[in-house]
Amino acid sequence: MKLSEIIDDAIKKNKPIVALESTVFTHGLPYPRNFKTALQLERVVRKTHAIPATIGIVNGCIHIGLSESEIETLAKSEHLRKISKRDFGIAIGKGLSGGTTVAGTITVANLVGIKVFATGGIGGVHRNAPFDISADLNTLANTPMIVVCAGAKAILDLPATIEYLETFGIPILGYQTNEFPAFYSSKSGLPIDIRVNSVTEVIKIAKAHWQIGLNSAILVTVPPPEEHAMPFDVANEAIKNALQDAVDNGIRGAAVTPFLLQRVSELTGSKSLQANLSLLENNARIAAEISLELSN
Ligand code: PSU
Ligand code: MN
Repeated sequence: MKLSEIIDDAIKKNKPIVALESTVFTHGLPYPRNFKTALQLERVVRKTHAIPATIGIVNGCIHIGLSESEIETLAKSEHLRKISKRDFGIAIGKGLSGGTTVAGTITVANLVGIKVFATGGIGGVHRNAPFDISADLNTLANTPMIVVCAGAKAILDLPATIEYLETFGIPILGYQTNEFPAFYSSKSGLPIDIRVNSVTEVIKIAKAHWQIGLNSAILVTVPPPEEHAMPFDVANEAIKNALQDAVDNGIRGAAVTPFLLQRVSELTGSKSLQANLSLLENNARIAAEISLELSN
């Protein structure tokens, strides 16, 4: 495991750090857009006076705080592994490179004491696919991390995902919203556990949760910025078609999420991609604000 100098120093001095995942750019977008997006998310965190720690694996070494050139190498590479919890030993043992998922990234962040993580949407229970349940969920169940997201990816079975979050004891906070966001859309008609209006409230809840000995993540769900959000029905229509295409093409396992996101983007004339990029930045900013207040 390799900590960058900046992150090593930041951890020692209790500076605000936001962990960022790498699957979003290794398996989400084509080069060079993915590279630009990864750098842009780091920029957003820095602008809020926090320190970004993008996490990924290069030639079997876990990097916490990938350098710009390491991010570029990953962003340019093809056939990288998508690294969830089961893949660490494999990637390290075989000297592979890959992007870490939500599960992979928060596992690593937690090892070095980082407390805040930003992503687009978490993984969850897949639609019409019994037993395809993302390792993100059970990892959130035993990783004490504030996870800022726009809910779960809308391609999933959102009601079932919310039930799973309850089963695993993961509180869902709605950040300035009364509804569980549906990734591309602000409205899902689904409940959250509590509305919060400020980062101070988030921190009070997280501290109380962990102080009594609970060990799970706190999900901070943030609606996508209004100017790029999609109407729920429009997004859902594209998702239904993408799901059928996945079945027709025999897509399974770890390939399902990247395939569906890509297909939805094609079917919506990139509107969903716009929403995705915009919410990623928004979540990074709020995560930075949380980490800033947490370190004070
Ligand atoms: N963003 C993408 N593609 C992805 C993911 C994000 O554009 O594949 C990843 C996230 O890192 C999330 C993961 O943790 O998908 C969930 O995938 P799975 O259902 O295979 O666990
Ligand atoms: Mn899966």
